[in-house]
Amino acid sequence: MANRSVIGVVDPEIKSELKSGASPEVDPKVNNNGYEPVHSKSPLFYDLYERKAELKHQTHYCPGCGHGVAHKLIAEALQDLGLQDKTIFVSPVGCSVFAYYYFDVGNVQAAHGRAPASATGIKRSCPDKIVISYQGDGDLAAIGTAEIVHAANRGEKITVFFVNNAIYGMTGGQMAPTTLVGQKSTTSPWGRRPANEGFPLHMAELIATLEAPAYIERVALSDNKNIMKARRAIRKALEIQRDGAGFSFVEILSPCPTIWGKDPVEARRWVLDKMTPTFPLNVFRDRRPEIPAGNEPPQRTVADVLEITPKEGAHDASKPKRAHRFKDVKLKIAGLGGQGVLLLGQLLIEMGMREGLEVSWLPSYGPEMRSGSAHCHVCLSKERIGSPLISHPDVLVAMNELSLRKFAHEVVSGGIVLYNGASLPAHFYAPEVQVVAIPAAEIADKLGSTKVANIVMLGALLEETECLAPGTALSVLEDKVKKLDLLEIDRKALTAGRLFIDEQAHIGAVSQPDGFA
Ligand SMILES: Cc1ncc(C[n+]2csc(CCOP(=O)(O)OP(=O)(O)O)c2C)c(N)n1
Ligand code: SF4
Repeated sequence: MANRSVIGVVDPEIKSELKSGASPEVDPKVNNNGYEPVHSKSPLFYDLYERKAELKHQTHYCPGCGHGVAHKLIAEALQDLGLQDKTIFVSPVGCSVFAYYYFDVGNVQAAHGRAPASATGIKRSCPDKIVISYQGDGDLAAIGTAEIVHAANRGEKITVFFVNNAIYGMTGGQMAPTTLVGQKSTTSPWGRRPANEGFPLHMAELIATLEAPAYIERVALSDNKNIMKARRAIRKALEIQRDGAGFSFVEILSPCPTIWGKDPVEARRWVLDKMTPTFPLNVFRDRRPEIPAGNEPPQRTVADVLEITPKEGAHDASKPKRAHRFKDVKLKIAGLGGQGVLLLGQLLIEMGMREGLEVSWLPSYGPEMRSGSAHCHVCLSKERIGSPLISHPDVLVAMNELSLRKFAHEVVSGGIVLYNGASLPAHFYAPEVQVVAIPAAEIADKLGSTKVANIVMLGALLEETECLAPGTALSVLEDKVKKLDLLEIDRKALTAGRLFIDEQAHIGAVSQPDGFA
């Protein structure tokens, strides 16, 4: 629980008055001990740091750890620049992850090494926010090497604080890409040898080879003078982001006394004596990048960008002819490779685009493309889509029993499951949803091609949900299916699926002896 540090003594007169019990005109800045705190815990930190009872008198960080000092400097800069309410901190994996227990700002936890990618998404969707990626050396320079290089190369307008302590701290001292030559770690017990483990990675220098970054500096938390330089660098990096000038990166050489097996004072000295010769302190970049203007991402509909012109008679994307009754419809289509599962999703999004909707399609399949299990997520929406990932679909199209059993429980209560089968399998219960069994494979066989079972399901889906118009489906099929004989079967399959729903399907919630739920 970071205590308020108290520096600076009040006027002796006030002090003696306090001692004598007189009630002087007490300056509100003076505390009960008679001291005027001139340097105290930043209001940017939470008042209370939540910890387990037995640990409540200490922070997550070991005594002498550089993370605490780095936190303090960042908090101070954010506060002085008035950025607290605009800041979003992205903490990935490592001791850096604990940042969200301390900073009273927006906090997002990213997967190991992926903070620059998460920060990119956040900054691009909220350009007026201050987005900070706070990463250790294992995180940034090992598992996350690709993310940081590409974020820097794209000149994302984020700030990266890279806490380099030359080791994996959280996991007990494995070698990091920044471990020094000769430095022992649990995975380099004889000391790092360039012949075996390669040389330390110099991330600041590496990033300085790129054109886009605006500011790159390496600092050290080794002694007061260098800590003051670190303070300035941190502030400058944040100012650069505040001013929209570009990507800023501060590498902070930082003590990890616990894993290095040193006391806090020795550890600080080690930063100066041992780390700085390998990682020289320097400003590697301080200029606005020259990025050609006018390349802003287009704010147009997907159909517009892909130049999909509606066919005669189909719905015009710019002037939707039918008013969709939904805000969005989320579908999951699942089955085996070869059943046209992914294709069915693609047909739906093409139809959605032609009807002027926002769409997304996210395929997922195993290593075997043919005969392995496959599914796709489809979203049709009147508004821009936040994520293509669908955890709880409104509609599941299950092309086989495995998919039915695997995904039916994900469907929202009151949602619809369309199952490719003459009847529901034994012991299948889905009381919260409407389940319809459609013998799509049999219908397709009778029409002359098992392949069109997915189109039978499409017909059933359109009839059951009315999410898109059958006319749009026809126009998409006419464009996509080049073989005329197959197109004819597809037409019939679409109609057969619709007719089945109209004339034969029974809908319920629990499987019955007649096979329908
Ligand atoms: C995908 C994944 N791989 C590995 C780990 C194990 N892991 C946790 S922290 C860490 C390294 C942290 O080191 P560093 O980034 O240097 O941060 P420090 O703890 O030193 O601040 C690793 C490998 C994990 N949590 N997730
Ligand atoms: S293990 Fe190292 S990096 Fe982690 S909190 Fe302790 S001193 Fe800090």
